[in-house]
Formats: sequence, C-alpha cells, structure tokens
Amino acid sequence: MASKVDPQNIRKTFGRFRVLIMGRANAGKTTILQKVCITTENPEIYNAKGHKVRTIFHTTRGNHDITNELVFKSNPGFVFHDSCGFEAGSEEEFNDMKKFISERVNATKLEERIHAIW
Ligand SMILES: Nc1nc2c(ncn2[C@@H]2O[C@H](COP(=O)(O)OP(=O)(O)OP(=O)(O)O)[C@@H](O)[C@H]2O)c(=O)[nH]1
Ligand SMILES: [Mg+2]
Repeated sequence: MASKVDPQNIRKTFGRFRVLIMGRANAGKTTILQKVCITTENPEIYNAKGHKVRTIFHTTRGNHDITNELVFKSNPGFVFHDSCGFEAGSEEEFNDMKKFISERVNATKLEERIHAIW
C-alpha cells in the first residue's frame, strides 16, 4: 500500500479486516478468535464463492479448507481463515496454504487481501 492509513479510518478503507490464523489442531484457534470477537458463538462458514457452508461446533474437527471464510454474526467486521493441522503431515495442505497466502497477499481487490496472519 502506497500511503499510510489512519487507524481511525481503516474500516472505511478495508471494509472487512481479513485474518488468517494458523496453528496446530486443537491449539485453541477457534477459542482465541471468539475471545477477540468477544463472543461464545460459533462462526458461520462461507466458501470462496460466498455460499454458506455449515455451522461448526466447538468440538467439530475438519473445517480446514483454508479458503473458507469464518464470520461471527456479532462481529461481521472480521473475516477469518483457518489453516489446516499441519502435523497431519499433508504436503497437499501445506501447499494449499502457500498458494492461498501468495494469492491473497497480492490480491488486487483490497477486500480479498489478507491483512494479517496470526
Ligand atoms: N486450558 C486451556 N484450554 C483451552 C485454551 N484455549 C482453548 N482451550 C480448549 O482447547 C480445546 C481446543 O480449542 P479450539 O479453540 O477448538 O482449538 P482449535 O485450534 O480451533 O482446534 P481445531 O479447529 O480442531 O484445529 C477446547 O476444548 C478449548 O476449550 C486455553 O487457553 N487454555
Ligand atoms: Mg477450530
């Protein structure tokens, strides 16, 4: 980005703030996102085309398509992406992650771009 964005105006500039969270399975990723959003609800999940996928439950594993968007109803200003559990040792998942990051850090559409990786 060429010019600095005033933090006060960041929402107007970006619309939604997009965060990729990465960590081992069961590390507490979902929990920490709930804390950030000050909620106990489960996020709604949308696929890359914007279609609602399904609601995950706290104990449900496997929602690890990195392109899925996780949004808490009470906090629509954040969009989260959840990485896979890399300890599964899947080279495919690791490559999906690298592909996703390289596409999204350079996305020309600002609203598709990843703003932070955690
Ligand atoms: N003691 C303790 N338990 C935690 C903490 N954060 C999360 N947990 C618990 O750890 C378990 C896993 O938390 P999740 O938030 O579902 O972890 P996750 O990384 O989203 O897991 P996956 O989506 O399955 O990869 C849950 O039973 C949480 O209640 C923490 O800071 N301390
Ligand atoms: Mg989770």
